[in-house]
Amino acid sequence: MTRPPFLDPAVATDRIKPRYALLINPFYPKDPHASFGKHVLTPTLALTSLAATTPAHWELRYWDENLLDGRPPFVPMPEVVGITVHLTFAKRAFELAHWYRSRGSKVVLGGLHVLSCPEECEPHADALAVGDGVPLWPRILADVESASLRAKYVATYESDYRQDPPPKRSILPRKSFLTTTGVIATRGCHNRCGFCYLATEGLRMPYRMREPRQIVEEFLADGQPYAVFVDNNLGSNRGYLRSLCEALRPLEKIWSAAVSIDVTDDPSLVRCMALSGCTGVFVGFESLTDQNLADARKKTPKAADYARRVRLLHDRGIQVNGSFVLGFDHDRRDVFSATAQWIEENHLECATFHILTPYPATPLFRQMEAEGRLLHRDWALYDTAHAVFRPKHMSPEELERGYAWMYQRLFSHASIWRRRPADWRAVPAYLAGSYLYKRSNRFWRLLIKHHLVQATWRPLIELTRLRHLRFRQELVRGDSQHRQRSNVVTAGV
Ligand code: B12
Ligand code: SF4
Repeated sequence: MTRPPFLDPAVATDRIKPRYALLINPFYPKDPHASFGKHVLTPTLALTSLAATTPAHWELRYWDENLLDGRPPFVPMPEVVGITVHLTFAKRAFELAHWYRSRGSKVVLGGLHVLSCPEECEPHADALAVGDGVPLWPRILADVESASLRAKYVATYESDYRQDPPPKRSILPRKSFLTTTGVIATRGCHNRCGFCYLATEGLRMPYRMREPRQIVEEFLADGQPYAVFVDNNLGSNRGYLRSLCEALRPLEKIWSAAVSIDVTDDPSLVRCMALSGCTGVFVGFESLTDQNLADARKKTPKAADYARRVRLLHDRGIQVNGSFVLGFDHDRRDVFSATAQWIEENHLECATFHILTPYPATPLFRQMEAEGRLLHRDWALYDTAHAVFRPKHMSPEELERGYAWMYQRLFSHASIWRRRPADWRAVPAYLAGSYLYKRSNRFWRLLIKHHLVQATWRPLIELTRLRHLRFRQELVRGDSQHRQRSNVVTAGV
């Protein structure tokens, strides 16, 4: 899980197969402190989105190096290799690009890092795709066919998202992911936190929504019981989220998504989410210190109100995976124990930690650069598991040790037990999930290698779905009892 597959320099060039494109998600090393499971939860939609726009006369193959099936295929040699590039695996992407280019393939690089650092990527590609790849990919293939490939293609994110075809999930190795229904309903976010990739200079991503009907069709077509929304923030537009929930409700399936905690401003929306199958949310709390949140320019409720909001989600059967960023300027050495204690007191079923990381071309990066606090520009270490800047109130080593300690503590038997749900009926599934997800990294390696991820998780997902459907009935019954009681009161008056 830490070393990429070997790219043999001795491999001779095979014949180039015309009209054959290979799409690659490059390898990145996994942080041993966190769960390996999250890397096979659901695939990135970058490549399936491109696959959906590939003309029918092109043969297409998908290769994710993180699924431990070895190096990407090279017999026959693809005419075009499309590689998605994030900063943490940029180096690996460039190695792959070099290997295929030197054997005659045309290499196209696209993705987040190409948008934030195009000059760095340019020497490694025959063509760069900057921005939304959906309109660009078919144009690029057409230019390959007419031998008129250009060095750079640019597209904005301002198009009507509803016009995009659904991602082509049929190219995915289904057994290798907990669910292949990674789905995206919205683009952008109402916030623009200074540390987030969305604040990258030059990136304009207006909030765009797909029709709820389109999401339902995708969910049904993939035949999975569980969908993971990979939207940056599914809760940015509450009216939209409500209509999406109403459309999902009849499916009797379950889903999870990243939302900001302000969705709890409207308890009726949280109930609507629960009734539509939402069993878990990933919430970027980021920090329990208001000054840190203000520095990051995050529009969010006061941290003192977070606990009440977590209860609101729990009361509607929605588990909370809290995401916390460590190393902000108001964080002192006690931030680790205080955050861990808060997570336990509030029974967060899961927690994810990130060391504050200044992504290139973001406001945070500019600030750190101006203050001379960046330690290096080795992007491979900009993975939120390493301190790449000098924190204000501790050393980088202390920050890294504190981060590792957080995972050790939260993944410990005692902490898992302390955070169990109040409803005892939810405890067995919670414990099974926690142990399988958080304490089984060696086991994960085997599951991934032997394509057993989906088979192992399926029973737990089905159990969760059935339990959720029962809970849903209780929620509706509880409401009608509540209504009857209020009618009696009204009649009495
Ligand atoms: C799913 C996901 C994951 C999955 C899978 C990741 C993977 N690479 O396999 C998991 C859970 C494993 C994961 C892990 C991590 N992730 Co992540 N993840 C996402 C998420 C939620 C969705 C990605 C997605 O499917 N987007 C939708 C697709 C369609 O958009 P896209 O990738 O930008 O692709 C479009 C264009 O860029 C372009 N394009 C992309 N590739 C290519 C290639 C070609 C050839 C072409 C022509 C075009 C093209 O076309 C596409 C269509 O428009 C994003 C947030 C988001 N909503 O994007 C974060 C995000 C990518 N993750 C992020 C981070 C930080 C991480 C972690 C480092 C966090 C951690 N510590 O655990 C890890 C480690 C992964 C790593 N080392 O890269 C950051 C990246 C920041 C950055 N500057 O790189 C993001 C942006 C979240 C955020 N807002 O901060 N992640
Ligand atoms: S709320 Fe989340 S997705 Fe939105 S800008 Fe802030 S960190 Fe990024």
